[in-house]
Amino acid sequence: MMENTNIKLPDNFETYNEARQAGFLRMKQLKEKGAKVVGMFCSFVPMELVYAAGALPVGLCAFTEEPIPAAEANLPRNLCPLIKASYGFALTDTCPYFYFSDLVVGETTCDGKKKMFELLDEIKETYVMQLPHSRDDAALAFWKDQIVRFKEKLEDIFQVTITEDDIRDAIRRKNRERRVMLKYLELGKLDPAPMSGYEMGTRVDAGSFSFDLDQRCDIIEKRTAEVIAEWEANCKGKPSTRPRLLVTGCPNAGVREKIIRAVEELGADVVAFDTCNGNREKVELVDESNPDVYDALARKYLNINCSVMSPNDSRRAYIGELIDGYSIDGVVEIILQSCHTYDVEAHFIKRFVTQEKGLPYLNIETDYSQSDKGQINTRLAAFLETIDK
Ligand code: BJ8
Repeated sequence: MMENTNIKLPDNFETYNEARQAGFLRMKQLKEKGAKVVGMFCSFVPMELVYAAGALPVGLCAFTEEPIPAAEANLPRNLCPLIKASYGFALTDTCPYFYFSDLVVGETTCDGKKKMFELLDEIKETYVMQLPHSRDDAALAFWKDQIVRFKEKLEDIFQVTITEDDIRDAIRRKNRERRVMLKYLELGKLDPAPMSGYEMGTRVDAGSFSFDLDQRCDIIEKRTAEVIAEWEANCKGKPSTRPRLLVTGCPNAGVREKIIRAVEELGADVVAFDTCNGNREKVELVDESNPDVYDALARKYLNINCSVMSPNDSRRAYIGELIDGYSIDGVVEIILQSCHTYDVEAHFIKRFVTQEKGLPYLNIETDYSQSDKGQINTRLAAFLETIDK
């Protein structure tokens, strides 16, 4: 029988939107002190180079529906909500991080995004990294060259020289952040789950609004220690009967309330994320022993298990590791409407989860509106009924 007690949010918990808004003021103050800012949208952009240039990377607003109607004046309606929101925020001048960015960096991941960047460039200079979509030697050489060119672009725009030692130092700092975040995400392996997946994902996303990389690590390390101490004192040795879920697919920040929070309120625990705000970008470090820093960066970033890569078998292998390592009972895949790469790849994910791992799988296609909230709730409740726990 399913337990219904939801894990409480801590008193000082900030929602993603609260953290995003609190970051506006910090960003303004940093700009007044002369900070250089690079706005970005995607995990493939090597932040290490931005830090090495003495600039601050910031994730641009892309996760609410408000600016979408304005974006639809110039973009087709049947486009991914993340792309429409990214453009809409810029068009309506409602993303302060976009406003404060000295440079915006895009990447040729999916077709919709790469074409949207051409429109974005009319509002603010948008430098686009040409991402290859395979992982062979030719792709690696091409991507390494793109990384060097991005470094040169940063040197040019900020009038600085980026040395290999600067990059090495940034690699070490960013690797520390990956380790800290991964340790925090791995708390989901504990049974019972020590915190909600809603809190876990929100904190990872919200962390990007603290801007100071070391401070961000300190905050997450402190929270990790607190969670472990609470779990050992109150929960250890009392396994839960709540189904343990893995969430995979598209970025979920824009649908976190209506899917992740909702499924946890229905009696499950989201304990693992195969997403860009979960383990996906953090699981592989940049090789600090590689004497060629550009090669090290190229190899790490090309291995990110995003569905824009073809083939992308390594994503299935990693989902398998997550299922085993986090004792998963069911998988929920989130597809943002019109995201063709994740939508097509979902065929393989479903087959892998149901046939090779023998687990229930639910595919939810949605956008940022609230119109399907009731229907999603009904489907989540029915899905939980299929889990044998
Ligand atoms: S590394 S997941 S952040 S591309 S915008 S592909 S949802 S149709 S965001 Fe992503 Fe980088 Fe990959 Fe991660 Fe689909 Fe929408 Fe395209 Fe999207």
